[in-house]
Amino acid sequence: VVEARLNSMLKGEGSENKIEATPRVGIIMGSDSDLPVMKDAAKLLNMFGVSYEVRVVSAHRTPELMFSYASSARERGIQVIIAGAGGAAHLPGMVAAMTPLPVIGVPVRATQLSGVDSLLSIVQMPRGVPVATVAVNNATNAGLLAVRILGVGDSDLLTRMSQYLEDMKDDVLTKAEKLQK
Ligand code: RP5
Repeated sequence: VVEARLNSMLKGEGSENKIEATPRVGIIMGSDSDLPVMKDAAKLLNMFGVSYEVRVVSAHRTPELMFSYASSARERGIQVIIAGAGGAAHLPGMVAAMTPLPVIGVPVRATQLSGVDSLLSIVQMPRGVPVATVAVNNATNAGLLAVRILGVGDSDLLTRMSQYLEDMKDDVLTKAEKLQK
């Protein structure tokens, strides 16, 4: 259901969906209400042609599912996990505790505390269990970081990342030039 909703959101943004049978990235989130934020990670991975899966897995509401997802991810071929959650956002840290895979945490702005609660819950991990935490609601950066991690063993992907940086620079310079005219 969540993948169907994601598909319709991405279609609206003109992005092609690359969900495949053997995903390299697992995008998980605590609730389907996180999808409007987390879809940006999927959009970015589509752009780079990286396969992924999308699942709702809640640390508090479906702890058994979280356990089975995290403990089986590596053997299923997942190489990086992007985990988004809001409020008391325990999902990324708990998943990182159960898998040797790199986990990228996305703090979602979901409560009256404007995402500060999620940010601190995700970033303040104890020594020994790291979560690479991106900015509040910045699932695009989570996607970019996943591509960079995968790129260490995939030079085509790193070349595409270099091109992405070049394109971004050109875009900024073109806009700056227009302002000067
Ligand atoms: C968290 O609680 C979820 O990740 C979500 O950001 C937040 C609110 O969830 P819902 O009440 O909208 O399902 O666990």
